[in-house]
Amino acid sequence: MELKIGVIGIGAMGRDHVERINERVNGANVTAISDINKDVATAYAKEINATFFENAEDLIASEDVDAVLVTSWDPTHEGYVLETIKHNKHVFCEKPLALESSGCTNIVNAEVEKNKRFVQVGFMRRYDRGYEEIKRELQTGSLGETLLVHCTHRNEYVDESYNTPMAVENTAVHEVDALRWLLEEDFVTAEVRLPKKQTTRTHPDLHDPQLILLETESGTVIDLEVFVNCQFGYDINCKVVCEQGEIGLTNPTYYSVKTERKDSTRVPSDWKERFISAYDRELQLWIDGVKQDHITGPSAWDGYMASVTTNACSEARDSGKIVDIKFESKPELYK
Ligand code: ISE
Repeated sequence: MELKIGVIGIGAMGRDHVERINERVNGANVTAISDINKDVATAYAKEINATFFENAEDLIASEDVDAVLVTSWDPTHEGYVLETIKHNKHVFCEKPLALESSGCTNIVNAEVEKNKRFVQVGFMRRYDRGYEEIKRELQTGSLGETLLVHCTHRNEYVDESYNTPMAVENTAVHEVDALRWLLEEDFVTAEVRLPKKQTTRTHPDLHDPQLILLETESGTVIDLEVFVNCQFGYDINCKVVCEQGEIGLTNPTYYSVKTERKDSTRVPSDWKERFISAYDRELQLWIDGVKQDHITGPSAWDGYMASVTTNACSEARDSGKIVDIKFESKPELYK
């Protein structure tokens, strides 16, 4: 039986997932969509043969929707996720689960009350072959203790609606989750350094680039450069320095071009291109899990941990201080 999915928010990421569900992964169809942009959404619903709901709450409640995918504006995530849990339906929510950690706590509490996991958060990097293989290699212990991690998260450019806090909440949040999963440790401190000079490509509300420093429980130190107007493409790097060696991501490319005494490989244009296989696997496994009423991907607790950490980074940036990161204790449901 095909799972009937309702999608809330059909911006670029929402449409990318609709296409993925209808055309690339198995076992599900998008039957309903909702978006604040009524005209565009009505036309799109017609195109994909889905029902348009003006009110997202009606979509969530509809009998024609078995599970919900939330790809709407970040501040609306918490409300839609809570509403879906109320209806005992599974919900896949793009990151961040909520902007503030208190919003994530509300979601965690709603699941704990029902003693069941309904939520999966869109931390797709856990499904990327490169990260998966690094994790497997680190687990063997053959490289010895992990000491340092160097990361870059670069976007080609961002528009004027993207501001300084988003560099942490919307962008660095991917590394925050991926590294916690990779190293199997939580973070204890956060610091953010802003270089004296910014790129001239930025605007008054965005400090770009930023350097985030995190320390884990065991003392591994991470430096993460977030540079969202780097101009040359979407560039994700992660190098883990261990006592007996170094392990890092390579850019997944399938060809190189040699011409005019240059040998070049393509830099992806954005995350949809760079992580396409990870997104496909992520949604396929989510759909399979929902069908079995047992999901195993990034949980509401992971969303909470990411949010506490990004909130600490924002505090560190604004205060110029090293901030301690403090968490609630993990509920039994997520152990
Ligand atoms: C975007 O929402 C993403 O998820 C991308 O992975 C990230 O690189 C970008 O900065 C975000 O805005």
